[in-house]
Amino acid sequence: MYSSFSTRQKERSINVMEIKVGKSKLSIIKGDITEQKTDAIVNAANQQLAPGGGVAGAIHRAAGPALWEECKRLGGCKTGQAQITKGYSLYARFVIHTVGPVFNNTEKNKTDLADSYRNSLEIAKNHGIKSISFPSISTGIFGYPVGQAAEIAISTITKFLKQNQEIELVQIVLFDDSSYNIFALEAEKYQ
Ligand code: AR6
Repeated sequence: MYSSFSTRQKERSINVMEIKVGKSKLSIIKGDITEQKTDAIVNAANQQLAPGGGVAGAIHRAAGPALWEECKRLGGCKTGQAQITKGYSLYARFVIHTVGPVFNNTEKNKTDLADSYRNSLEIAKNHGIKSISFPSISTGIFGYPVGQAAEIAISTITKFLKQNQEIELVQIVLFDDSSYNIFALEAEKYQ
């Protein structure tokens, strides 16, 4: 018989953790954002919406050059805001581009990061998107500590899903074991 602790360990070892939020599901998974088959994937973008490193570089490479052509016409994106494009060669039909904050340990960092998640979900809802995958916004090149970012990401997503039933599945896709474990532990608080 498994104790609840070893059950949770077991869930983490297969790198998927799910929680129900109202009628919707929030999944924490380990993987590559570019390979997700949700209706939309979210890009951790820069203000120019240009192909950069990290998630942005990977998404632009996988989507092909037409994505950058469309992004150029959007006129950029402010921190905490979001813009939507087509997904081109990706499995996902849409890319939602959001610019997270560069970490400098201010209160504004927290509201900006929450805004990135909320505004991405708002755009998704307005486009009839039923499933969406997020990377861990701001915790790479922008330097946000993963534990603090996980708290904000999961509290913002669960609050949104409680108030909006339209989106059926939200995934947070973590690239490395350490980020996955931190997000999974944070999500356990909501079980
Ligand atoms: N799938 C999932 N997660 C990934 C992937 C991937 N393919 N690649 C990296 N990550 P970052 P930021 C993880 O730096 O901090 C860009 O140059 C990564 O390990 O992509 O918001 C933009 O143009 C980290 O945990 O985003 C901006 O200038 C997390 O995704 C700037 O970086 C976010 O890392 C944005 O920086």
